[in-house]
Amino acid sequence: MKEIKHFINGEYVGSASGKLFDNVNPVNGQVIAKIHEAGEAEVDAAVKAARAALKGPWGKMTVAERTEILHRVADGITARFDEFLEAECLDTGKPKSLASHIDIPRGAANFKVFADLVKNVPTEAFEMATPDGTGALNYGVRRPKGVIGVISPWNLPLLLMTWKVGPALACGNTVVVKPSEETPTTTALLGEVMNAAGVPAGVYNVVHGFGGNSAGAFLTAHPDVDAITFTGETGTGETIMRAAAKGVRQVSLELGGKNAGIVFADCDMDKAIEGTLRSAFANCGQVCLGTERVYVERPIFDEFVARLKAGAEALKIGEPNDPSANFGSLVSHKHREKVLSYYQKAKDEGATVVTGGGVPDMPAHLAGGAWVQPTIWTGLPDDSAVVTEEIFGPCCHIRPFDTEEEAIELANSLPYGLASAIWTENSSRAHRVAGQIEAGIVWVNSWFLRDLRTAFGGSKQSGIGREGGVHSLEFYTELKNICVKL
Ligand code: NAD
Ligand code: 6OD
Repeated sequence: MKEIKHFINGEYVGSASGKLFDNVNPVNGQVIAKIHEAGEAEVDAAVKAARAALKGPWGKMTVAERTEILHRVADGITARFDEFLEAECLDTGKPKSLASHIDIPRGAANFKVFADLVKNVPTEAFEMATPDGTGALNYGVRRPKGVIGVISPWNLPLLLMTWKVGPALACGNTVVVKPSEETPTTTALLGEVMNAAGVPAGVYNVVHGFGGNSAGAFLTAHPDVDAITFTGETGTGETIMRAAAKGVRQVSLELGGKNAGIVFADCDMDKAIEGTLRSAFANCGQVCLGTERVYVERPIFDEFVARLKAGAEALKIGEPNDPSANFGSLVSHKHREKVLSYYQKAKDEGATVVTGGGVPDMPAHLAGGAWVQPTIWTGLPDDSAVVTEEIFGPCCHIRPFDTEEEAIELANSLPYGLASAIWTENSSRAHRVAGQIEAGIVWVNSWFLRDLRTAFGGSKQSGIGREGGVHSLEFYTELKNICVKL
């Protein structure tokens, strides 16, 4: 059986403890590999390798040399596109038709974009007067922050991990990555690409394992980690923030959401339906930016519900290699239990189940998979668990509204503030509403349209800090002012 090992100081190594856990293919429940679980010794070795690499050739390279290597990393991912695609889909159960357009190309792009950005990042300079008349010159220089602990989730494994590792390395840092225990394979495979691209040993390290009392907690508690960047659940973010407080380490947190879509009667209905279908059901609803609450202006409510139902029922459920499938399995049986518990809660709370609400019939060879139906509800009260808590599944609740003010109030009513999508053809209204939504990202007449130079992140309990463009560079560098008396 294939084993997935840690990648430390440029080499694949197993755990000294010999502890292994299962890597399960969620579409059929079969064990596809055994994963080594890191103990404190492996985490410490990875952090030590990362520290040493900062002082080695990586730390001495010019920006031009470093960024050329990162371009080679991106090219290396592209050259091994099919292997990355296969691995990502085996770990997650997502359709290849999706991962080949989003996950893998973004994995490569995340290195190129930040490599190019650091070559062009401006710094500040100020001339100042001094009492003796000679003056002084202040100028800023950016230095790498040091060893970065990267903790990533399972929903877009390569995309979200490289979204952190790309800028961290471009800025001259070294990293120790702890991928999700559910989806370790592409993070492990990237080690081979790093070596082939000429990334010095110790710059990119990977340790596998779980969160609490395992590799995740050991990494965040390690005193020689200078900063921690995390994407995952809000509750885990709180735990990681507490760990980072020891030693006053900086954190970047991209957390959960319960995002609202607002559909006005003056929308282009085709666009609103197509966009809401994607935002609720893409990646089997396992996208932090996904829309789980849909507010629709009353005059078009019935038509919208009927058309979204038809769209959801037209989704083709299937395994990753099925070219016609656009809806895969959930990532794991554990996650399916959580999603199905909300499907049950919706029924208990008196929802009208517009479509779905259960488990689809699958052919015998896929019967052991983590499948659920795309699901739409109406009729729930605003304070029900299904409407207020992040489910992270392929489901949404649709509720009518009567005024713009009411829609804004409903959208802002939860402690989350990650993303929102507004559907209207009235551009004044679009700007007016977008400005009042309490979220880090607002899309108008689109969803998940990404320009990697823009700020990405959540407000309220959806996160701390921004990633993307120069905002990533803010986190991954220390800005130092040098004041020279002339
Ligand atoms: P999770 O918080 O359970 O796990 C994320 C990572 O943290 C995993 O690698 C896990 O092993 C690790 N971890 C768990 N407990 C830890 C601990 N005590 N110490 C250190 N590490 C620990 O999240 P998940 O279930 O993998 O991902 C789904 C969640 O992620 C959803 O809430 C989703 O909204 C969120 N998410 C947010 C964004 C964003 O950009 N805001 C993007 C993707 C996913
Ligand atoms: O596109 C991105 O850069 C990004 N961070 C997407 C996050 C998706 C959440 O599931």
